Amino acid sequence: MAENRDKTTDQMKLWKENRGAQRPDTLTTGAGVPIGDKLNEQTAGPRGPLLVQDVVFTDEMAHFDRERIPERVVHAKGAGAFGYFEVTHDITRFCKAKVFEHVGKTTPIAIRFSTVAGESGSADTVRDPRGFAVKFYTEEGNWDLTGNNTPIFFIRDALLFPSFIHSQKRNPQTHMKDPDMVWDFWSLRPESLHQVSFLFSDRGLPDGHRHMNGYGSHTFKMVNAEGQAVYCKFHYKTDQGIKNLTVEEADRLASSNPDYAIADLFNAIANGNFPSWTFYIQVMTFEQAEKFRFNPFDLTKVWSHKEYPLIPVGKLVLNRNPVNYFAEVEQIAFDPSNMPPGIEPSPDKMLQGRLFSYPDTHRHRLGANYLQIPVNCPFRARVANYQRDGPMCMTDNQGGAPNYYPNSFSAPDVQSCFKESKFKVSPDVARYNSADEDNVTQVRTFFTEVLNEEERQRLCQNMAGALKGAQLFIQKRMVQNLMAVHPDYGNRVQALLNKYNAEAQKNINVHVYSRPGVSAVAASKM
Ligand code: HDE
Repeated sequence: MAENRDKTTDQMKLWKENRGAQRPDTLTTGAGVPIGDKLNEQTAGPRGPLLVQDVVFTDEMAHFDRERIPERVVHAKGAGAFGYFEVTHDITRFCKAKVFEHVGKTTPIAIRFSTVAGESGSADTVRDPRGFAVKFYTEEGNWDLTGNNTPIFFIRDALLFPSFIHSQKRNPQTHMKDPDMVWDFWSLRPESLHQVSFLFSDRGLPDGHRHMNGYGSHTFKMVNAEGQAVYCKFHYKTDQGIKNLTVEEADRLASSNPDYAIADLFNAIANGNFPSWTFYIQVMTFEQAEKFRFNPFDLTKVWSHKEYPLIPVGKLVLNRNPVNYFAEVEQIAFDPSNMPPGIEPSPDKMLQGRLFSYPDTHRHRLGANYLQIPVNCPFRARVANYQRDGPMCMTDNQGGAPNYYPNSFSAPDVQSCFKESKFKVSPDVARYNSADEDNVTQVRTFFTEVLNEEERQRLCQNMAGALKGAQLFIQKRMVQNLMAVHPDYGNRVQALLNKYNAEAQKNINVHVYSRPGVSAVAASKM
């Protein structure tokens, strides 16, 4: 056996070594009944049939038949790890949340990284945004900052999300990824231009999960002990440095090592090389938000770092691998609506839509009592409420405490200091169209100022290389959108498409002419 195997490959060997001289446990059924033979069914005679009384068999098989739970509808492929958040700078002037209580304070965390569109067995190195979800286990309940590796998103209205995701996943008939669907949606919704440009730049192929930044992405609200609120954004910058894969390297890994990012994270932590991220906030006052030149809650845009500088807060460190993947990573459930006192949602329509969607999907995927699963349980707070029963209740179900509110029996009661901050809203209720709220200014800055010439070239190549798979009218509409960002952007992508389309036409011609019995005249009519 090779001596230089990594920690993921050696997991079985290491597990055995960790047990030392301990004798193996006695094998049991799920009910703990010891088993005498686990290799042979109980049958009438050596050739069968099988007896119904073989409960060793039925216990094993019936559980196996139920092993799979629904995979996440998006972000199905992922890796997770555990560690802590440490406060390095005081921000109590903005936020009363316990997690920021004092410099030096540490809070246990879990992080799950993921790709978005692929299924749970898909390759890690595909071009896709990466999920970067952080769960802080605080004394005042769990805080889930369920973000991505980009500070922006494709859409700004949550009602579009299911259609957007359908367009990125599989064709309803062929069950294949479909470039027409992908580019049709994106080109019909130009608010996606910023995120699409980011995605087709070098940052669309991060080298594993350790070498990318994370962002809360939305605008949130922070409230201090005096009840004063500000708007804020969260950023977590990798201390390992940004590293991206080339297209060639990503393609090679997708076929030779599809679990590249899972292995990279697991091995780094197992080797004591703990990854970390520096945690920052940006802050905007309500007055600044009122006068801001665009909607500060628009998830397709960033806040300028010059105007709203990054304020350092702390460090996220990962120092423990999951003990069991299913228990601690597949079952972990992040929920943007988990916000402890001091952190509140902004009006961002996308964030508001997510507040409903996540706990809803968890109740479907994991069941109504998913918050009792150890990895989701707010173990540093004490849960006391009037929710009872439901499938798979795994606690004492709050014993004999009253199960209705209000009551006269000194059962859990509210404390007014935990009321959410007040804010004013007085506009008309309507379905407001946000499609045309300046979709190009920040993309232009990204194209002309953030990227250098080589990066611009690669962006156009990557984009044209994918867009060439869509029908011509969709290509045309997408290029028109790019023209509105910057003529250079549109022209470059169009020039590359012209080349690819001509090559494709040549291949069709060669293919058709070379078919026996097809004349050039007949082929031209095909
Ligand atoms: Fe998600 N998203 N999302 N998303 N998302 C899910 O929740 C959803 C959005 C993100 O490691 C689902 O548990 C809606 C933005 C991450 O377990 C689901 C909208 C951002 C993860 C869901 C968005 C994210 C998810 C699928 C538009 C970055 C993986 C399974 C309003 C700021 C978390 C699940 C993990 C997962 C819904 C948009 C990040 C269906 C409705 C924007 C990191 O509930």
